[in-house]
Amino acid sequence: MKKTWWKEAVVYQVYWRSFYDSNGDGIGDLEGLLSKLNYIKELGADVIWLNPMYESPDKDNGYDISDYYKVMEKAGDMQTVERLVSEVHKLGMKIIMDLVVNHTSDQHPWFLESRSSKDNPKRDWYIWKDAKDEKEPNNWRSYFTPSPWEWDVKTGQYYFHSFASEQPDLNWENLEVREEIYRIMRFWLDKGIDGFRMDVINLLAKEKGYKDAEDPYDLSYLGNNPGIHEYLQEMNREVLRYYDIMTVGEIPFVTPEDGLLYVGENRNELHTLFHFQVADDMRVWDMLRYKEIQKLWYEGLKGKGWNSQFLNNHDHTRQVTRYGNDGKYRAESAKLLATLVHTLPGTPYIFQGEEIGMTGVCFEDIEDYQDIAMKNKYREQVGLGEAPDKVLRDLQPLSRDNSRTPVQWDVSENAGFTKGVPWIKVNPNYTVINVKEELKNPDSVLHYYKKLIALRKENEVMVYGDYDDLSEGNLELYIYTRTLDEVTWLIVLNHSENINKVNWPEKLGVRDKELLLWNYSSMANDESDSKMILRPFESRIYQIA
Ligand code: ISL
Ligand code: CA
Repeated sequence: MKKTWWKEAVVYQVYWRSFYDSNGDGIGDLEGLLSKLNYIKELGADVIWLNPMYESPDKDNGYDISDYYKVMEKAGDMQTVERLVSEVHKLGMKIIMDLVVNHTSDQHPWFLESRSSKDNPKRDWYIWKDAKDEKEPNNWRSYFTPSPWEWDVKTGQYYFHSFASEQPDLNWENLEVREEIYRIMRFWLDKGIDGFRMDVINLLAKEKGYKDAEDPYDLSYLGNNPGIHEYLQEMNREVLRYYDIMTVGEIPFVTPEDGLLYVGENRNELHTLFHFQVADDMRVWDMLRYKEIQKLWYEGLKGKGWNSQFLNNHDHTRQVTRYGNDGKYRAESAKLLATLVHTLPGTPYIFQGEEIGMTGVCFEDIEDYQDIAMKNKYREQVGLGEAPDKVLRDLQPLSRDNSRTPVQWDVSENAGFTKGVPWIKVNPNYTVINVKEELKNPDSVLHYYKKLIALRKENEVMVYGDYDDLSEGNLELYIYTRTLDEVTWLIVLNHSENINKVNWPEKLGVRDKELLLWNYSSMANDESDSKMILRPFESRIYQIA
């Protein structure tokens, strides 16, 4: 497999509004990020992925853009972005930005024009349809609302939105739209950024018949429609191929087979992708399903395309809460999950705060939640007559705000995130879980991440090694090898609260072994050369010779 920097990289996601507030308005900002760049550098990350910071009414935290050429005031200004790019580069890191081009804000001048009259030249920049029998054109749902169709009184038609009604979808069939998007992309790439994380990029092409869905709740009709690969190949031809960049597509509803069509090295589309098989299929940890997903993607992409590894981001509940144990074994399980993400095939992503084992939140009051997806859903369910308390309880575990609370820097007020009133409440456990504390403690989750990331820098086997699962069918243990030329690594994980005794894998024979990284500090008494005694959430990386 061809070697490239973005395969070897570790990406650190900065959700800037919750990262660090430099001016006391309660909202994180780019100046705040600038002041913490050394922290990210010292962690060992190579690439920063910055969530959208373009001009926006901010209904969906920046994913509703009203001017692609401007910077949101809350985040900073154009000079700050330029300084950020240059400082990141000075530190030997790279920075990729969010590209949100499936939809714009309903306040974008293009949309304001489009909705102004049926014969406006921009009418066709969005998707407009007549009513069908005085109702919505079909029975679909959107991600955030009961219907993706919003009635426009003035012009008497519906417009289409895959997300909130404030986020109308662009009409990618229109060549002018595509050309304008390519101009925007060049504008940012020419500022020196190192690539894009492309928001729901497989949604650009629509199912043109807009036929009723059998199951409106299975939103997969929104993505992977005919024409999508032509758009991405055109985007590559027009823009991407002229730059040494990294492109990662956010691509829901794909199996490895479909995924390869986006990231196959012979396809001239994207470099890598976020698929959502883990996040969508596993509400909680499911060992067998997880292993199956890893195997299918490894075999499906092997030698042909590149995967990404992540267990959380700004849309998904923090991994230690959702997939680990955020109580008694918080530190152990945070380290175990980190080991997984960084030793499985694909580029690993860290979502800010994950590196100190931050946990999800559980606010008592719906008013403390800020997320439009959750608020809309709450309103819908309560409107249907469900008990507000129950609705809140049902929505809490997967609320996107679980991962959006401010980064916990120290024990001072508001976790040291802001001198003002934070835009979203700080997780009260900051008095225990915070960066300052983690830096002091040599056994902390943070120090474990540093070691794990450093290993990747020195060992290509972690990046390019073949993968072999030695633990298929086991519900608690995940044991696999990565092998590159003469080097074999064995990764041993006990994803459970039980003690598991396991024989040294027969397949590997008796060999010299070196324990490279470990989340415990001494062996159990009955551990021997031929038998491993694995304690709750124990995780080991061996090099064997
Ligand atoms: O689980 C998912 C996919 O099956 C979703 O989280 C999906 O990734 C998501 O809803 C799409 O997210 C992206 O686009 C949204 C924005 O609200 C999210 O923050 C962004 O990550 C609309 O732009
Ligand atoms: Ca601020």
